[in-house]
Amino acid sequence: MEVIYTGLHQTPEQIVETVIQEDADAVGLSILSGAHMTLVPRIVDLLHAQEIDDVVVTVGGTIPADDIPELRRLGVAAVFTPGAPTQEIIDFIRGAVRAD
Ligand code: B12
Repeated sequence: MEVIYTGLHQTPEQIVETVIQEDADAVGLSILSGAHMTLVPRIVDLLHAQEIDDVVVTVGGTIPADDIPELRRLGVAAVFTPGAPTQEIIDFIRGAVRAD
């Protein structure tokens, strides 16, 4: 995998711009602040506004279990919470991103 790390404190607009510029297959959002129910819907909306429907969106970090169904409903492919094994994350991304 080629991983493009955009650094800390990116706005939803900056993240979506990077997805477009880099023609990304997947986007991984790490959020420990508790702002996931504000920021993730915004990112998903911006992706849809750009007619980007084939990017696999994953979210990780301090995400309460109660919020996971709503994130999945919004189109997040998977949510990884503290303790998630790295191999599980790798296997998920490999399986979810179509091989071209
Ligand atoms: C280290 C740490 C910090 C460091 C961060 C250093 C750094 N630059 O990374 C410092 C000291 C700066 C910090 C600051 C703060 N922190 Co802090 N911090 C932590 C701590 C102890 C560990 C986080 C960590 O790195 N874990 C190790 C990594 C490997 O685990 P992880 O992040 O959970 O990631 C795993 C999964 O979640 C998942 N994952 C995570 N991201 C992603 C992304 C993708 C794409 C995928 C696929 C998977 C994935 O995979 C990982 C492997 O399993 C946690 C407590 C905890 N035990 O989680 C609190 C914690 C995150 N902090 C917290 C808080 C409140 C803060 C502050 C707001 C405190 C303050 N009042 O200033 C600030 C916020 C700073 C900011 N601007 O965001 C709270 C958040 C509470 C909440 N969300 O409800 C926590 C949960 C502590 C607590 N129990 O209260 N913190």
